[in-house]
Amino acid sequence: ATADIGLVGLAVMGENLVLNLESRGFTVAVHNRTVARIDDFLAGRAQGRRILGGRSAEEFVALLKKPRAIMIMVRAGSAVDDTIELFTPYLEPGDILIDGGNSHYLDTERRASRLADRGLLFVGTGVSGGEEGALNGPSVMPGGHEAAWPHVGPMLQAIAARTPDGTPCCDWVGAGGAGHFVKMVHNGIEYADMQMIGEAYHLMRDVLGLSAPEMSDVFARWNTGRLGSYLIEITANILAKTDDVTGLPLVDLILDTAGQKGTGKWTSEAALTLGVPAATIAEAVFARAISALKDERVAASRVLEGPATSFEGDKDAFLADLELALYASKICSYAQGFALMGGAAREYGWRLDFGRIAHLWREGCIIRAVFLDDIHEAYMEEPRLPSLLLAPFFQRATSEASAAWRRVVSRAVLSGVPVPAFSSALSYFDAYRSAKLPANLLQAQRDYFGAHQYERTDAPRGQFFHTDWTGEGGVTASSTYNV
Ligand code: NBP
Repeated sequence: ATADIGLVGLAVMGENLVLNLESRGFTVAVHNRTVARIDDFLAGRAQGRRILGGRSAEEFVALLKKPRAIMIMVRAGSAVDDTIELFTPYLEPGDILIDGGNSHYLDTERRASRLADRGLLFVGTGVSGGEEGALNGPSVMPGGHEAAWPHVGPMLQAIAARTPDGTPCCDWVGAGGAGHFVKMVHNGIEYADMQMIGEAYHLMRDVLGLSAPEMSDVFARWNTGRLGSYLIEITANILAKTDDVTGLPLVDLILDTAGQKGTGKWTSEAALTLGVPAATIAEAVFARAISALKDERVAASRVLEGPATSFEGDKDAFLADLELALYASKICSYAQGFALMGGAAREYGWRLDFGRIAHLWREGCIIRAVFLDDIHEAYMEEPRLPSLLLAPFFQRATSEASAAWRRVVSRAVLSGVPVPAFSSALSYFDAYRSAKLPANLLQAQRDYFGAHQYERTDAPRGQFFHTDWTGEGGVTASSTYNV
């Protein structure tokens, strides 16, 4: 046995991770369900490298040094269970299985505990950065059985991206499904980031009437400042690209219906399940869903009227406002994502280090951004921040952006341009900074129709009251549990 690690699943991510591992000095054994893919890989990109093919499960396992470490890069879902079942008969206690796909964190929890019964160490790791990241340095978010970390940590850290100060964007996240949870939240934040960039683009296009090349220049300028990030950079590039055939901006020829693979939905479901407000992330998922209703929208556009407005203000001033609105909205979606990880840590008993997580995302992944350094610093200063919004740096940032943010959302509303992420972020901010919300009325309504009881401002918390609102109700109250 000569291979340091094995990898199963030679699709785009798997192949690139193998090449990355090999380039860092590791010998890698590979396997794929469709065996022809192994031969193609060995004869192609893997040629002349320390990459060995195992055509059967038994042959593959025999190539691995002990303790064996097998990384699984197959489609999330039952394919992961099939792959685990295929290899476990050949493994021994202490061997390590690493699922590097986008698995649901609850599946990872289940697999980790089932494999622990057989003495196998299971690691569920998020791997972000797409094809290019996998090859040159992804962000890696491993969690599961910590006993696996001393063995797999050096390999995963060797292939990971690095922050500007040289720290690998890979560190142990926590037990069970913690790694996959953090990766899921990364993707939820990515949905929100992309939606917000889309809203800024929509406003520039339909309110200011800018052309694609003009917008490309704006995004390129923004990329040099506080919004500096991979997604802003590629947006500038995308808007500059022309179609080979028509010579028109390619973006104008792309149908406005967004696809999704489910990780944004999972993030929103987790937020609902854990009771953590993450509406901006959920709005980004719903925005993709409404974009998919193309035919309905086209029909509706002919009958549902919007406002007739034209922009007569100062375009540069509006663009300056827009940059701040995007920045402040982004702060809110990250605050929601980090709060969601906090909720999960409490629920599942994970000890998550948020400052470290911000740095795991600093490079190598789709949401990489200079702004993550500020989040990192905020949590290093105060690891127990209840919300990112309360960090002094972000208090100042939202305060400086507040007026511009409100002008942009107002302008969008008056112009009939949908800004679900900007406006939900602003509502989140306003709700979070409100000492008094209207939920007193809501509790009264619940007590009125369902005897759900309420707490009083002039009585200790936890003491519940019921009122016979109509004079016709009884004194029996419902129980006060919350779900
Ligand atoms: P895919 O998600 O397209 O999966 C293809 C691989 O899964 C092939 O190797 C295929 O084998 C294997 N497979 C399938 Br499908 N069903 C199987 C089964 N029942 N048993 C064994 N193998 C099975 O590949 P990918 O795009 O490289 O992504 C791999 C993982 O990484 C996914 O979980 C994905 O969500 C995640 N991810 C992807 C990206 C990205 O940018 N693409 C980024 C980050 C994470 P075959 O060749 O025999 O069909």
